[in-house]
Amino acid sequence: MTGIPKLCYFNGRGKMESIRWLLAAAGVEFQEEFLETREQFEKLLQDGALLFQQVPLVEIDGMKMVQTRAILSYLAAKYNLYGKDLKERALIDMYVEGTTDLMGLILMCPFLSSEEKEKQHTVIIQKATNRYFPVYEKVLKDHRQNFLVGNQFSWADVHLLEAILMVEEKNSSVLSEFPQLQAFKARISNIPTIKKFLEPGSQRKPVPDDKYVETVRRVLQMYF
Ligand SMILES: N[C@@H](CCC(=O)N[C@@H](CS)C(=O)NCC(=O)O)C(=O)O
Repeated sequence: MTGIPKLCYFNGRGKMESIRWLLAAAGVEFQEEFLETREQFEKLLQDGALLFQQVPLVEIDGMKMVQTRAILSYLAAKYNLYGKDLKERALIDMYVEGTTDLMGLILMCPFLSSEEKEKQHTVIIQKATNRYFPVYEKVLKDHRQNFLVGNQFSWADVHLLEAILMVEEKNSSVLSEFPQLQAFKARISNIPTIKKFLEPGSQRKPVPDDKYVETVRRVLQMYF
């Protein structure tokens, strides 16, 4: 193992994308192995690399880490993106769980039929504008800081920006009623590490396409 974290997942967003975002935000270089075949996945299983027979897998600091949430909290703590005390950490956890729930609604989309996709699209916009975005809008308005928690850039900011951009891909005017979030988006997108990640050619992955869906289904033998 080198000192550089190694990410093992499909060549697409899925559950790994927030991990890529967090590493990029922290300015940490990482390498990636993309799962293209069933044989690659079976080799990982045989080697005992996947504790619960699932990816994402991240090799870091001599560990083979699985479980997205565990990986993200480890990275947030390691790279000082997890608040300055327990209470800030609790807030970050709450905000991140909210954005995780919102992103969860989007993550499943590529695997749905076109009819189901249309229904899901309505649910996403409705939940984003009525449940999730008003919370972050109010937080930013009330405490009048540049960041969601304290006055320091954290994992919660990275995760919220990722979620905003994902929802905007579904409806580009979704932030029209949220001035605080518009300003937040502009501010956070301008942080040099994030700016770099948002530029073409970075390790950020595009909107999932049919090829990605086909690869995931084949590698995981999803025959439904
Ligand atoms: N709780 C796990 C779930 C991971 C997960 O569902 N991974 C999928 C790919 S995105 C997988 O490996 N599925 C294979 C299986 O469950 O057999 C996490 O958050 O990391």
